[in-house]
Amino acid sequence: MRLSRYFLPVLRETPAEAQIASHRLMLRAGMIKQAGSGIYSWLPLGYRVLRNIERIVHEEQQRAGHIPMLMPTLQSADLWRESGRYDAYGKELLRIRDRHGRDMLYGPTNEELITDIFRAHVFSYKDLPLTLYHIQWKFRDEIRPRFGVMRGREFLMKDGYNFDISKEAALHSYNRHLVSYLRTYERMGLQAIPMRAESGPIGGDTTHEFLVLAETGESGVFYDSAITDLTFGDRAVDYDNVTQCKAILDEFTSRYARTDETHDEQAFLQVPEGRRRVARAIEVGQIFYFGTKYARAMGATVQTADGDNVPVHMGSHGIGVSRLLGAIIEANHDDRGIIWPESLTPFHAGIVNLRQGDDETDAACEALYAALRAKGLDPLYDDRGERAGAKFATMDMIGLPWRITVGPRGVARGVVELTHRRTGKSEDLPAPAAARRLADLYRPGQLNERD
Ligand code: P5A
Repeated sequence: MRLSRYFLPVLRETPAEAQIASHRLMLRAGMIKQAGSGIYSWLPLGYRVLRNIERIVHEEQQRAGHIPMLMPTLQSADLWRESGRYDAYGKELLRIRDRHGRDMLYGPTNEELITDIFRAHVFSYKDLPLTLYHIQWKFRDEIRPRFGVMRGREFLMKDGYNFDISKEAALHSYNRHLVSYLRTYERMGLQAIPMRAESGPIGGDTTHEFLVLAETGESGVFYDSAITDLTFGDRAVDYDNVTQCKAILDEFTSRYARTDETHDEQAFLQVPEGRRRVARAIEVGQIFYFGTKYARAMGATVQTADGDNVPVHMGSHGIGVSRLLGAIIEANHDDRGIIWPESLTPFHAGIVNLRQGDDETDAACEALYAALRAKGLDPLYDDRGERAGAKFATMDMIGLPWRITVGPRGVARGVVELTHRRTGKSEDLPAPAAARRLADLYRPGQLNERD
């Protein structure tokens, strides 16, 4: 992409309404624009990152055997009357009436809708286990939308729903989700710690939230610092293997880690004093097992091998896809701007032309731009007639992990400068070597899958 032809409306001034770094930077880098309270348009740069997050979520869901689909944003109120949540959900539920006077709602979550699909089509244990998921916009009329996409009213969620014949089978689905989430967040460069939480309006008593430590987080947390030494890494997981998923769950959940809602001071005092931590964190996901709550209310039953009809056991599992952008920026920025992890960056590298209009420098930039694209990379070429300082400031703010600077002096020596955003380290090397280095460094799955 050539910056002169792109739509990147960066702001010079720090917007007064933004209280935290991620909100400030998303506005300044031209990633989002507020459309209403807690409602945002995703401008091209923000949309690219959002799609990269979705791509990782899809890959990890499907690796775990979960099946993608798409449900609508608008739902019928009657389904929610069946489950009893139409009244119970309170003012966060946005109620809508259509021209025929029918009550509808903008879905804040989809347990009812998926149970309705299930009961219409699945009748036998032979069709279980089954996990369906989608990535779709939700609406919750939050009393205090704030921090940009972090607590929006309209927000993007991955929500998945498992159906199992027994509690035991459903708990394996729960563990499988927990494991797949660990891997998902780690691929985004985040440490998201599973913590014992409360289930709220979703229901059930088996639930974990995934929390990313951040001073600006809205959740208070208490944990044993030994947890932060755990990494998921590259381990091979067989998601059907009950024992393996349980062992990983135990490894990541056996230490003390709770949100303030479930905190137990006596139990916390059992943690060695030097490892006790009280901190703030951002909730980026939550998983639930709620048994037959919806199945009973809505009549979703399946026949067992013995011929009995039993309500199906269910759980649901959510990832805050749009909130993740905020969480990732909170965890990855400095005073100059965002620093994207390579797995999510909107462009693989930026090219800065130090002397736009100089024939040789322009030609070197064009050749480099073509070479990167030929390798499946997606560079952002700053070909505007701006000063070098302004170009560097923009590149630093939008946070591309790598910058290649091309100027007349380097061109005369046959080199370009490759700079790493996170460390600030620079190296001079011939343009083809820089292109090769970047192509080697990005994993094949991160290449050429963007626009
Ligand atoms: C699980 C999936 C549920 O709704 N039903 C379907 C269950 N869980 S949840 O915890 O309430 O939401 C899942 C994740 O969505 C994000 N989230 C939000 N993101 C931005 N703005 C909001 N107002 C908002 N509310 C919830 C969180 O990351 C949460 O973990």
